Amino acid sequence: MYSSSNNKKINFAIIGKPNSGKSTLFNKLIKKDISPTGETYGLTKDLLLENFIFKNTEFIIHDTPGLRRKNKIYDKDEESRNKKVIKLLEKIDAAILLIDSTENITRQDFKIADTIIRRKKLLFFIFNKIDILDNKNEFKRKIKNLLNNRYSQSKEINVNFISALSGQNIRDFLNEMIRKNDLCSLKIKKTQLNNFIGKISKDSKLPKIKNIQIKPKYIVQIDSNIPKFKIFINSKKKAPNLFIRYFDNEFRRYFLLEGVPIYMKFISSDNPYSN
Ligand SMILES: Nc1nc2c(ncn2[C@@H]2O[C@H](COP(=O)(O)OP(=O)(O)OP(=O)(O)O)[C@@H](O)[C@H]2O)c(=O)[nH]1
Ligand SMILES: [Mg+2]
Repeated sequence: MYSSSNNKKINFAIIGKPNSGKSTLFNKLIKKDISPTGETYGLTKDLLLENFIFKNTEFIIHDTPGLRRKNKIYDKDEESRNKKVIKLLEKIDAAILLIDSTENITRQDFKIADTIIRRKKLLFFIFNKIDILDNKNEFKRKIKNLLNNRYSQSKEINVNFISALSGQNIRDFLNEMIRKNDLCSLKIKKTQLNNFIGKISKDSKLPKIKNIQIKPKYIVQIDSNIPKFKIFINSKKKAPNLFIRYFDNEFRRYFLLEGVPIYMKFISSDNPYSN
């Protein structure tokens, strides 16, 4: 269905709260003990950069200092470290938000995630330290429910469970990263896009405005480094969020684009009755 150029380089950062295991994962992936690890909070003080190759793909990896809530930051150094991490988000293709599975996922984690989503980067929620969980399956179920609620089906994000210490699930996760990164450069054929529009215009579950069915009339893909589309709708009004949400989810399901950043611009028409 797709033709995509082969992207053989992935630049990504591991970010998250102190002690979640970022440096442990960094060392594991590069197979060297470069970044200091340990129980002490805030061990990593600066950005670190390394490379490794996996399945013919060159990965550029950044270890970062742990991020804490603003009201827990007492010194200027930590504040400037945080700024560096946020700035790094502009340069990367993908971000791993690393979470300690033995701790609760916090508002701070969600705030970081939202920043990454806004910047249209591939986002992986990675739950670490699963080696010390008692009931892994129940934990996974709980997390998936939580994220489905928060992200309305979790279509923009990817979720994995690993142990940075033992290496459990790390290869699977790297494979998924390659697959999702490839999808970022896909070009969808016009006929495929038209087929989708044909199908969804007949979908009675498409949200309405004041009982009037909004319909997408046509869609075009714009040349871009991540999938980008313009969708023209049969309404003078701005596309409502409910409609955008539904369209986005259906689009991702149809083209198997779950967990991939997508730009969608909905364009209202001046004359909704013309075709
Ligand atoms: N059981 C278990 N412990 C882990 C795992 N990953 C990391 N740890 C431990 O968690 C502690 C913190 O790990 P670090 O890698 O230093 O954490 P960090 O996120 O880099 O921390 P900061 O640099 O302070 O932000 C260390 O004692 C690690 O051994 C894991 O998968 N399982
Ligand atoms: Mg560290």
